[in-house]
Amino acid sequence: MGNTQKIEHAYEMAKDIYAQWGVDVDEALRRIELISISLPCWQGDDVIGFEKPNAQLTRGGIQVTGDYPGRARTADELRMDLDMAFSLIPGSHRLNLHSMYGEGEGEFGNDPVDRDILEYDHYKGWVEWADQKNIKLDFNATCFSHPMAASGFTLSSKSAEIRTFWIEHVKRCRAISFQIGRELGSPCIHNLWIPDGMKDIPVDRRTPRFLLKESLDEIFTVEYPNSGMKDSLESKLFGIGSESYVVGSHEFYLGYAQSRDKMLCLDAGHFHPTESLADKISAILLFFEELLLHLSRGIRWDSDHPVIQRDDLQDIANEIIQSGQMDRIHVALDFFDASMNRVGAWVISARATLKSILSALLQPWEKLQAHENEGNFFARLALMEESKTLPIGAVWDYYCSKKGVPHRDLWIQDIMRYESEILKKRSE
Ligand code: RNT
Ligand code: ZN
Repeated sequence: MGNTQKIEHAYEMAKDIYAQWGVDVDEALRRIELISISLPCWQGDDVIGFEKPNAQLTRGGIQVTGDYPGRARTADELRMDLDMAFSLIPGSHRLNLHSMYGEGEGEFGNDPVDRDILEYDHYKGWVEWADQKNIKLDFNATCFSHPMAASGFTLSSKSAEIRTFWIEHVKRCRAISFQIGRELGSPCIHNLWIPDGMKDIPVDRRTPRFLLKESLDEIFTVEYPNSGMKDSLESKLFGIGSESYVVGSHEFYLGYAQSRDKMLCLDAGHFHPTESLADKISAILLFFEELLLHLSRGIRWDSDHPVIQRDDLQDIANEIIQSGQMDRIHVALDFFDASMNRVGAWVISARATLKSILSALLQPWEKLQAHENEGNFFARLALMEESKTLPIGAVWDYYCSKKGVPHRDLWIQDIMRYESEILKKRSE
């Protein structure tokens, strides 16, 4: 038997086993194709961007560790790395850009364009590339790594000058998002995360939150049709340098977004480790139209390790599928790891997310639901456990080969080749 035949044979056997559980595998494959994941551009260059030579990630509660060779130093290098990553991920997906990844004739580079005068043209190169590759784009204002963020406060600063600067920045980023979304024919999600907070115990917790609310209201005086862009707001529990107080906490944004009809962004690394993000989804979707997820992997103090198949991710995937609310949930990834091949980290994470979603699509939900309805919690748990050894691998391999991407571990060698031919040469 040839390789393709083996894959097809295993798939047919798997289909048979799933059918006995009442699961339609072909239908699962039809649905997995509709899942579009937004990849974080910032994984390719350690969250640095192209604003000026020797830019650094500073002042903002997030940190990248590692110095693995091959970091993308220009937009062209980053796009090349993304092309490589996307070629190893089945399906059509999105790219999440930060404003600091703009380009433009001599404007970014030696004579940097500051963030309060950014324009759509600085992102034209990205839009052209995305259009060509059939990739959709999402966008983020960058409210960190900037002298105006040095105090630890941006939109919630007590300084009117600082607030005005960041309000203008975010307004421009929303306008840019709108134009990107219109150009590519898919609403561009503009997500706002700000680092504002304090390392040690604050006296006044109220004023910065009040100021953030005012700044946001000012930003959102400009409205855009949903067909071009959608706004989302991302909370956090704590960060480096904001251990005692984060202005944009979960409660802050839950209240703000709900009352202003904005989308909420839940980052899987931004909650207490024993809190379940999966459990929040059904509650939030009763009161919000849509929801954005930043899938990530928290480990101790770090909320941003590359994503792997783990119970927390599987629980989220199960919730997205079982609830039938897939259309209202946007899936983005958020991590940055400079200690390993950066392109490989994108692929690991996107494939892990897709495998988790596929696994959710292959769960025997009807049988599980029946056991729950009968109050037979033993049978429910037993079936959940047994479903973990169903032949999902055969279905995944088939899906990959159907989509023309390497199945199983075959893509690892492609990454290694790319590393020796391209990435290693960058540091020479
Ligand atoms: C930070 C947030 C935010 C960032 C990106 C770079 O804790 O998760 O989403 O990771 O904007
Ligand atoms: Zn995030």
